[in-house]
Amino acid sequence: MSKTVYVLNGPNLNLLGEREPEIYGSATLADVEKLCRNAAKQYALAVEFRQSNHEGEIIDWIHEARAANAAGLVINPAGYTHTSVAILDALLALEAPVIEVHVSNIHARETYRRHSYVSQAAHGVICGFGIEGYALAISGLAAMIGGRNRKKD
Ligand code: CA2
Repeated sequence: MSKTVYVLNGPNLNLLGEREPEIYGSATLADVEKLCRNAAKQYALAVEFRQSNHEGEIIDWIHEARAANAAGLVINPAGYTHTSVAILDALLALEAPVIEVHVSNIHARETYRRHSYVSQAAHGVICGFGIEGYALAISGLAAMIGGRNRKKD
């Protein structure tokens, strides 16, 4: 197994920090990437960090993670969470653990956000912790794949 974790971000997350700060906070996607790299470093994991506004591209990246034998995959599918059986199917074909992350608490929002197709393929789901949820996802993933031997600083 490789030591790489894929962190995939769905549509409109490139706008993080630019609009709706009351829901999503003021951090940008570049801040999220930094946070993920720092978290992964603690467990000697490498990160492939991506964002796309296109469902097919996200699916291709899930296939790429499978072919690369990735150690795990963290995904914030954004709006596709609530619509995409195709992303669910791609994730179900992945052997590595999948963690679903949402910046906001999707259960405290509109009814249509309360159902996630992706959760059916997820080993863990984190929501409502702001961007810190990504770091929590990487720590949880590291524990799942036996990364208990956390690197000393
Ligand atoms: O809370 C999350 O992380 C979401 O996945 C974000 C999605 C939303 O559709 C999900 O229900 C929950 C929205 C991503 C769009 O992000 C923006 C951020 C700032 C400004 C505009 C959009």
